[in-house]
Amino acid sequence: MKKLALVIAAATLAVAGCDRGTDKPEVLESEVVTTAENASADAAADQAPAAATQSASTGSSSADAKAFLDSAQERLEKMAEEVSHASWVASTYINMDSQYTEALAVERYTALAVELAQEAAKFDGADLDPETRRMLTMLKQGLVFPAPKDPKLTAELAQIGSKLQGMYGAGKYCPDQNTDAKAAAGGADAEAKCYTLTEMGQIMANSRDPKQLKDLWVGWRKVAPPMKPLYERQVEIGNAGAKELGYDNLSVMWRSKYDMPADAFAADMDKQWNKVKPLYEALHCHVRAKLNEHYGDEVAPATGKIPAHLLGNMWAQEWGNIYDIVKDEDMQAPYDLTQLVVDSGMSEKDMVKTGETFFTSLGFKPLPETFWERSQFVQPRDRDVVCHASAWDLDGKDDIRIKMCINKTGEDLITVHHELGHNFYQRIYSDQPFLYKEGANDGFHEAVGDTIALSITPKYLKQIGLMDEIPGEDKDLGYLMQQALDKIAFLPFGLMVDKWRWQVFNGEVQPGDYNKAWWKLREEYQGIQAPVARSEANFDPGAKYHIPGNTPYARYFLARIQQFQFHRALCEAAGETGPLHRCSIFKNEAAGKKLRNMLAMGASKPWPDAMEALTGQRELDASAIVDYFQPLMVYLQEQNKDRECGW
Ligand code: X8Z
Ligand code: ZN
Repeated sequence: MKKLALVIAAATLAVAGCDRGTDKPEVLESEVVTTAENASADAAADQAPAAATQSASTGSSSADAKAFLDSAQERLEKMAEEVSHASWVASTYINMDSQYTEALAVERYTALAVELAQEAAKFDGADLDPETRRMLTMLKQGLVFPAPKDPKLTAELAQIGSKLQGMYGAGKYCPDQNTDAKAAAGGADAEAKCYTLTEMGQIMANSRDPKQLKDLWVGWRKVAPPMKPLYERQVEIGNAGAKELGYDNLSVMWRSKYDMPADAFAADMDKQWNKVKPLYEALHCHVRAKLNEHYGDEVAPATGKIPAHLLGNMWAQEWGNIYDIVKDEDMQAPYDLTQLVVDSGMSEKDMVKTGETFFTSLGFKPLPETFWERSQFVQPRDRDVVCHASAWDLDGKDDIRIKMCINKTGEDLITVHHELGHNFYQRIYSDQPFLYKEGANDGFHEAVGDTIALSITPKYLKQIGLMDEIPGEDKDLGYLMQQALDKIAFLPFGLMVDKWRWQVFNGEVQPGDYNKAWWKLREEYQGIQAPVARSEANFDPGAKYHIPGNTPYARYFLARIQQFQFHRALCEAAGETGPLHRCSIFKNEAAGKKLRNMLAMGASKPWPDAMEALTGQRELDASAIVDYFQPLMVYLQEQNKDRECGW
């Protein structure tokens, strides 16, 4: 059990991200040691725990520290399991009672984790072996949202977390509360209709009616203003908790979990971003021009920022759904994954089976029977659930599950692989001690399933019978465009979400400026803008799952960079010599072994060690993603040559 699944908001534990469930509550994620080059040292010592500085001179011995760690892990593991079950119920049956139960469990877990983190700090000055030191550091950094030691605040934080998660999960948009919107969303039929987020996501993906798109864009965001006071309070309590643990604030704490000092981590993110930015700018320029051709100047101006409702996604974070608008007449994609899924007649469960088969082809153990009995694949009709996809590890052993509201689309087939990546990671590191039952860093956790999904190439689709022939190279550009609309378009979003949160946590942005600061980053990094005027009466960050869900977001940016490094290394291990976008590692023993060995390390070593085990490199390296898209970059530069790019 480690990590529970919870992402529980606030309190936090939860496991790894959307890998709720298991992995430890987010609570623990690690920190640790050293710098990316070499582990050791108290790395982040300059910015991390200054607090609780008891001292070595208390005479604490290495044996004491080890005994303390054994007992701490046992206690946390047990309680994490309780939280996981409470949290599963709260996410799959949203109601007052499940939130009450979850909050209580989270409150207890948080109190224990804070107590243990503070005890761990007593060993700060002790002379310990690197392994013991690493575990203590991870123990101190386990919680995502630590509470201060005050029991009242611990309870309040836990309640806020459950409430926010429930508000997001149960959120709907009912156009009939607003006549204009009702008409836009479908006239008389819309009268009694309320839209779930899943339904709105489908419309955002497929509708080309700008009025309807704008209406849903605005409508969904009505879920968020009531969250704002709760969020403010959550930040206040979480910051107090982080301070008690020796961090200046939550921003420093969140950035201290990457085996390097907090500021070095932020600088590395910027460095990688600068390497991929030319690709993003070229894509932005081309997409803007195509939207302008399709919608005209009124709706989609040829210059400046792109209106955020036109990009095929509620948050404009991935743009693959508007491939039809972006492609040239003669550009053909080798396949339409949604069409293949629909034509194959597969059920939602079959989609998951397809994903499982990929992993087992690489030598992973099949999923346990309980996975199939306990997972949620389809949105229930009779109750509110948190539909945002997540993968859970409830007991740190075999009770792994996914929770999704699957649509039969290519997008969701990819998400199934993403979630299964979490589950297979959780399962393969389940023999590690509790504190190491995590990803090498949280980006690794997010990258596993995506790495596998990069192998969903025509060659693979033919192998599993979804396609008859592997299309010729003339279709490669269309394939790369489809991929870029998801993978490249996402990068600035992946970066800005936590840039916003870091500013909120460190006080640079005050509650009176939350929304303004959000849009400043959206505009600067993504080059998009809100389709209607926004103000502080809005709380647009709250309309994105990971804000009320308190799931750190930098991990997704990391994962986008890492997955291409992983894919490159695995294709090489598989002996593939062609272009990376044509490579699939399906059924490849050598690639499977390499991947499994790295994943089995869990968080037992600093992440550069895990990176090296798989790729031979010890650093994040955006050259893999840049190389993958090189042919597309050449095309985009040609297309953009007479255009004025930028915003
Ligand atoms: O939240 C997720 C996963 C679960 S960890 C579905 N993702 C981010 C998002 O949806 O915003 C995957 C991509 C980014
Ligand atoms: Zn994930």
